Amino acid sequence: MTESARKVPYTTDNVGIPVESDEHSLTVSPDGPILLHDHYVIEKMAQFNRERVPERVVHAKGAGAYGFFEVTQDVTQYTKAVVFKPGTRTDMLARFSTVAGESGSPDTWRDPRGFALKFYTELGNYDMVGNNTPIFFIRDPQKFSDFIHSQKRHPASGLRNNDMQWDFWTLSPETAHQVTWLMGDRGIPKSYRFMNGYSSHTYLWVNEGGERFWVRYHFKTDQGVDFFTQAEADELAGHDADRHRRDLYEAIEAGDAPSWTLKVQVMPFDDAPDYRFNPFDLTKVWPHGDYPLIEVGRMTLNQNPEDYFVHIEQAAFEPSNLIPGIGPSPDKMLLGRLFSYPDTHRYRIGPNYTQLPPNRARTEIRSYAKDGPMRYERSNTAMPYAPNSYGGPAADVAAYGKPAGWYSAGEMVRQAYTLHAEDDDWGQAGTLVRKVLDDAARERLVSNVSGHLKQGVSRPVLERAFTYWRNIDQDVGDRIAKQVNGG
Ligand code: HDE
Repeated sequence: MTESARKVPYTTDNVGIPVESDEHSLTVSPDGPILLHDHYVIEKMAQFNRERVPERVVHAKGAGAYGFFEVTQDVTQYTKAVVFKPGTRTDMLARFSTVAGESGSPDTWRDPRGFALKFYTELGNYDMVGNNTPIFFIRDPQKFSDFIHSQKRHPASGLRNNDMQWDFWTLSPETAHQVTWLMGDRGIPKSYRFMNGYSSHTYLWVNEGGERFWVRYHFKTDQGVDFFTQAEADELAGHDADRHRRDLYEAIEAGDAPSWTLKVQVMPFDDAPDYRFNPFDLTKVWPHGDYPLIEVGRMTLNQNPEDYFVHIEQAAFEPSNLIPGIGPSPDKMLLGRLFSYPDTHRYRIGPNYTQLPPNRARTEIRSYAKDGPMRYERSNTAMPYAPNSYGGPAADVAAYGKPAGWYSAGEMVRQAYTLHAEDDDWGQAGTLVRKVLDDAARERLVSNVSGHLKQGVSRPVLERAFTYWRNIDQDVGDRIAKQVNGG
């Protein structure tokens, strides 16, 4: 049959050679041994054995899509970042995720959700790797692996274990605000489309004149915030484990592109030392009364990946991808993360992960990095060393240099923030319970926590959990204790 008469194109092996059969191995006779020189069968089996890369150690289960970010308001008085220049439209990639579950785990388990964004700007990739919560459980990267171990599986049983979770939380009072948030309605979003995203951390913005500001990002969902109750989520986990991945994919396929409006809180650089609590502490929110939201622009996700593995599983987000006009703050967690993400990508995907489709910049790369496994793009440098006298490239700090940092001096110490009047652990969690939640939401919080505590939490940890909740709010703590003790 000629190629034009065939309905489908012919199969090739991995280097384009037409294969002889899709279904039958080469054997001596129909019931004879398989021949080793059936290269294509060997290639198929060997390739299959290598199909997986390690799943992300956290945020393993997710979904993602491409889209664009459009600037709607002028914030050039605060930052010179090209992505936020009026009139700019920047292509982007977003990935949303649960945190503790494995790559096949149900989407509706109670957990914070990742909110990772990559903007392909003309000055390289800018990544904003946030969560759907404006805060986090801990404030020192030293504790991150311990925290995650307590949320993952028990070493002996291989089971998720509420005792470990509450043991860690109650011994780490800085978790109170995030745990209160997690146990409330926002701990199970209706889908990725119905949740906000936050930088959580404070970042530094620098304008064209070199003036510095501290900022926090809020991506407000234009679909509205919505959630599932514990009962609804439990039911869905059983029969539609991929609910949130499906929801995002199907909405975009149907042309119903979800969008989020970016707003920022801006703090003048010199407010930080005397603010009532440490503004770099990501267990705390900045009250909007102190720093109101300022609109910046809108992100829209309108294109599904054509191959999930290539574009989403291999997507590599890194908080260290900061373009001129945006810098880190002294938040210790953020500083820890600047190391951690590129490190995990080199291990998980390979040292040349930045050349893969979701991660490659849309600008010309002129880096002196060289060689390594799977490298397929040249470096675009005249010579493989800097400085060189054959045409560079050469760093242009004056035009494109990273923003200025901040001053720091003093003895070397290992301690939490203590300098500000309201650097406590319970205050904002209590405000959330008393001032933000209404009666019905408070009741759901009490029921969610009690339900969780009733599943395998041992007595000494349980007593500490009651104290923990009474520290947040006496009444809520009493109600939780009563429900758990069956009173
Ligand atoms: Fe992450 N985190 N994280 N994290 N994180 C990862 O990177 C880490 C933290 C967040 O869709 C890992 O590529 C440390 C806060 C998202 O691909 C890893 C610390 C926030 C994603 C890692 C934190 C996040 C990750 C695992 C404490 C919200 C998924 C695989 C200092 C502001 C990104 C990977 C995606 C993923 C480390 C804390 C958000 C291991 C050390 C706080 C959204 O590198």
